[in-house]
Amino acid sequence: MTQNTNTQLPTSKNERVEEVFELFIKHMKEFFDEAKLNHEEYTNFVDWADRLGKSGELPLYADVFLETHVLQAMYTELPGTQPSLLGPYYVDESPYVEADEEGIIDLPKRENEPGDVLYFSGTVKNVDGEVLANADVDYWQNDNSAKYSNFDSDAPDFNLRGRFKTDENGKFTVKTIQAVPYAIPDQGPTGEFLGYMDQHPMRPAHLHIMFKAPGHETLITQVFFEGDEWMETDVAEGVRDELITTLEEKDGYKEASLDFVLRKDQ
Ligand code: MBD
Ligand code: FE
Repeated sequence: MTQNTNTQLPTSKNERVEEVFELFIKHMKEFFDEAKLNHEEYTNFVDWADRLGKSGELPLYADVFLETHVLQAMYTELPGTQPSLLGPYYVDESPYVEADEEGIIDLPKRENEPGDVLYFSGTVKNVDGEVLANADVDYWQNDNSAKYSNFDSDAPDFNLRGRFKTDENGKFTVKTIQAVPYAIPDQGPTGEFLGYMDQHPMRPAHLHIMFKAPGHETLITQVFFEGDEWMETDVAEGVRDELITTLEEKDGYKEASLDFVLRKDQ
């Protein structure tokens, strides 16, 4: 989410805003009607939404309950890898990491970073099957205690985050630790809402990846692991079948991979 820091009012007419707002009101009217919303319920909602905003959880709430629907409407019918949620824990400007002599990208981690070592690799192509060498990859994930650096973790900023490039074959391999299922914060207004819905706060373990290549649409997606107990009931509904990979047990580490297909710019 970007913050609007423009305080110069008044703004000029924006036809897209007008068009979208008219549709919003039209559908809200239908929604009030169908839900038979009474005035007290409306007032309760405004109060809750006010607390949501003040708690700083609005991006969390929106990304958990709304973002998936924006993506599904836009992409389900198109070729190329399905996008998934950006989520509230992306940060710009994570450090660039160079591959070592063996082509391994060792993600920033603490000394003795807890968790199972994971080598995750991917190949990046486009919808015409062309390999995308030197594509930008921006990667982030949670740690073994399910925390995201720069947000809810004590780890140094940018722990388990990094930017890097695909090699000449469109391939990359990161050395990281296995991500674990994530409980979204459930003590604030978002948790209050989960309680009303009798919904658990869990997301299956996932890796976040953003790909950028000239002439191609940016792909923001996630990777999930077969067998995760939260796969079918992800609170944020971010799972797509083609984003599920299999963890392979090796001697002292785990391995997984997935191929990614970018759409060309329109
Ligand atoms: C996450 O880790 C996440 O990826 C999303 C989409 C929402 C909440 C927490
Ligand atoms: Fe996440």
